Amino acid sequence: MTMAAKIAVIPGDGIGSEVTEACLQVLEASGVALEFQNYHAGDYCLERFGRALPEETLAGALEAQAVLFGAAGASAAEVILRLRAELGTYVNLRPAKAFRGVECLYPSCDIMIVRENTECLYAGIESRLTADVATATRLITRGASRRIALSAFEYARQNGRKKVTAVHKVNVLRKTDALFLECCREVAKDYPQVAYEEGLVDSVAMRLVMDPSAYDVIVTTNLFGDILSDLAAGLIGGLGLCPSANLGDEHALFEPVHGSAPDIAGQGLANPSASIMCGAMLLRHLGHTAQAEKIEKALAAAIAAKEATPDLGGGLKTMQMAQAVIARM
Ligand code: GGG
Repeated sequence: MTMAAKIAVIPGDGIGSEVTEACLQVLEASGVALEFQNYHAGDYCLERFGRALPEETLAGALEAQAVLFGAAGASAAEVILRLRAELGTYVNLRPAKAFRGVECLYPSCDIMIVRENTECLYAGIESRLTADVATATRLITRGASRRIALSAFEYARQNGRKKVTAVHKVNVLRKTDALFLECCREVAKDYPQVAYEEGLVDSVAMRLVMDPSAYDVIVTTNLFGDILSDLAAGLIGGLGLCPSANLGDEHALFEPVHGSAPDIAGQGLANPSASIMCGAMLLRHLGHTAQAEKIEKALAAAIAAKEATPDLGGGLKTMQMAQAVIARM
């Protein structure tokens, strides 16, 4: 008998609980043996217990074989950034791939953003020096930069991608991005079969909007990766379609790129696609490739048939969309 893989489920804030429930129903229908354990985290925990990320949640995440996360609210730094740090998930894979049947700017867009997940301005080195002055330190290290460059080139090699673009702002961030680029260039030499180029973040942002086909795999530092992945979501029809995988050497956490969307929370309006795709990524991570593909194909077919939430041109509620996906599996 195969042992069920332990999955820590952290729905988080706002629409997190709805999209996560949709994903769990799809995962259960996949037939893969999984044992779900629910944990609290988020703004509501901070209000009720004085802690956005309870110790029990952190311990559960560390013990699980994978974590399924829903959405972070105002306490994102205490919840998702801390989880990423504690789990050592240094890579954040953020695909932006258009779906057939979704009205969007670029129906053939297919980009993978490989975001460094541990440092940059998200390292939490901030100070309020006086009432009128605050600072934040942009931390860039050789170790983390080499590691993320390696992850990007390995992703490209393993997935038949042709090009890696390192995105930076070295003309202004002369020390930190010089180090980041030095590492990318060194790693690129070991992957002669993958083309390598560099782009300033501002010009890449403009070009992404005008012609995303110019990009294949993007590797970048934490803040630029966060911003560009929301921009890329805009190219393919919105944040509801973008999952992400936070990967480290020992742990993995899957979360939609979107936030908690408090304005639509609790109404069954949230698009569960990103969370369902997170479920597929989680299955692939655990080695269940066929079941992952089955979910992805069923989701794509449901979206194409407009068996989907209103933001995708359908008339279904969140859980009804999950059922439509299950029916097609
Ligand atoms: N822009 C979507 C959103 O609000 N995501 C939640 C968030 O800010 N997460 C922090 C992060 O990804 O670093």
